[in-house]
Amino acid sequence: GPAPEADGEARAWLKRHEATFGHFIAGKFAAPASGKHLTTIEPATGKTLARIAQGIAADVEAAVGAARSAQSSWAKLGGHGRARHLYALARMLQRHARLFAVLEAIDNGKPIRETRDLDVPLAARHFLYHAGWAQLQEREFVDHVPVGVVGQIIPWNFPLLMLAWKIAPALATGNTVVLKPAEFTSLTALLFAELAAEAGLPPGVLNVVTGDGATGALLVENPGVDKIAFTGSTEVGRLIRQSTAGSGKSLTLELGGKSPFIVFDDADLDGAVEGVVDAIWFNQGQVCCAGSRLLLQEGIAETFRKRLIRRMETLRVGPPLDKAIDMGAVVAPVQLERIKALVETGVKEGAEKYQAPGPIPAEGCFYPPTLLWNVHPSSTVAIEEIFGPVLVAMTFRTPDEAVMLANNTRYGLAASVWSETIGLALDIAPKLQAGVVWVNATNLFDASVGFGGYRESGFGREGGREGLYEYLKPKAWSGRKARAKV
Ligand code: TXE
Repeated sequence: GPAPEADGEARAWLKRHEATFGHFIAGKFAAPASGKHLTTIEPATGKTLARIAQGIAADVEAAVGAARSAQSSWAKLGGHGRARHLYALARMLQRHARLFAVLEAIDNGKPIRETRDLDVPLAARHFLYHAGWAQLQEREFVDHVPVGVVGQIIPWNFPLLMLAWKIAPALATGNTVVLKPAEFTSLTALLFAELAAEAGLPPGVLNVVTGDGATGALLVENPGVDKIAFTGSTEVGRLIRQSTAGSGKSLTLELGGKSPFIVFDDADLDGAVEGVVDAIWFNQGQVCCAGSRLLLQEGIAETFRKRLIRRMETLRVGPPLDKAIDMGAVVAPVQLERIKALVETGVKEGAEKYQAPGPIPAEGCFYPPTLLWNVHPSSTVAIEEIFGPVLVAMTFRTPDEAVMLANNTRYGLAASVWSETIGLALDIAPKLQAGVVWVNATNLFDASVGFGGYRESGFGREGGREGLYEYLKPKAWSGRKARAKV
């Protein structure tokens, strides 16, 4: 197969920083007020990768202060001025695409093919798209003002891409940002902040405070923050909603999912099998909108199972920098243990387990592509988000039953429907309780389409015109002409 991607540039960047990072505040690295660091590991090897700062209240205050000082001049810069910066950020990502792709693969464990072809280019595209909106701002959002200083907390499954989803719309509309990346995967955010400053982004417009959930909570509670945007677990989302209640902060939440992948008897089965591979084994299944519940119409269930298992036999699990692999490592030992425990529960509750037979590396956080067959709709694995490469399968008889099963969840992020009968797809799609429904497709995203959930998957949209309104406050105003002085 092809040679593994060379990691020299990423290792050199780490070495330049002695693999020890402060926060990024007001345009430069700042030593943590506590003097304390957290260790992050390389999931594919289990080895220590870097030390990131553990943010405490003083760090959060410094970052919020820097964002506050920068906000009015950033807003006054106007749409065209901000667009120039957003275009520069996109170009910066493109120029350093390889460094970002390799660093992300090392830090997160995901395949280089994905970071190279998806995470990095989609992040760049997000800045380009929002640069366009910034240029239209004075005309399109006349009666709106920026929210102000925004606290943004992101997860570890798409560290760089979630950074782009969060900061591009916030900056485009005249806000300044304090970003708290996930403790497992903070490196691409720190690299981004460093290179953004070099590319001329004014100090204080983007600040990065690292640390664990406690640091996130401090950001949520900081009175200088006007809005919180969060992507992560439903449990933490609930805590954040409670602690911001009555505070005057605005809030958007993008939370978990257990998205149905529905295959009807008349579907293109080979297409649907490929769809499943993308839906649940892309990014090791650590995708909020992963098609993690496979609902099969009875007539094709057995045929589909056989074809799916044959396809699983060809999936390769291996080191992230190997360009020939389909799946890398999951993000951390704690996630690996969580996945293992849930699969065991699934089997105890009656599911038949099938795992891809290919070899997996002995060291590191690797887990094989897994299918749980004959899962009862009331069993734990049919209800809980596994957030790993584990698909649970169930069958249904009628379209009504498919809709009932699909909606039998507390979540509502995405759904995927497979049928060659347009009338059937058009009948089913509107009945599914989900922020996005894909027909004969899965995991389709576009910067111009708002993404977000129903029910316990959260609220608010990211992307599109609607995503911009999440960072703007409507402002009605009127007045009389001043009386001429006599
Ligand atoms: O998420 P957390 P975890 C789901 C998925 C996964 C599970 C646990 O099922 O297995 O959550 O993952 C910060 N106040 N998703 O524990 O804790 C935290 O530091 C403020 C789905 O890693 O929600 C990180 O930056 N912030 C999901 C971010 O929240 C807090 C993506 C997300 O971490 C905080 C990730 C607090 N009290 C996990 N506690 C998706 N929807 O894509 C933690 N954080």
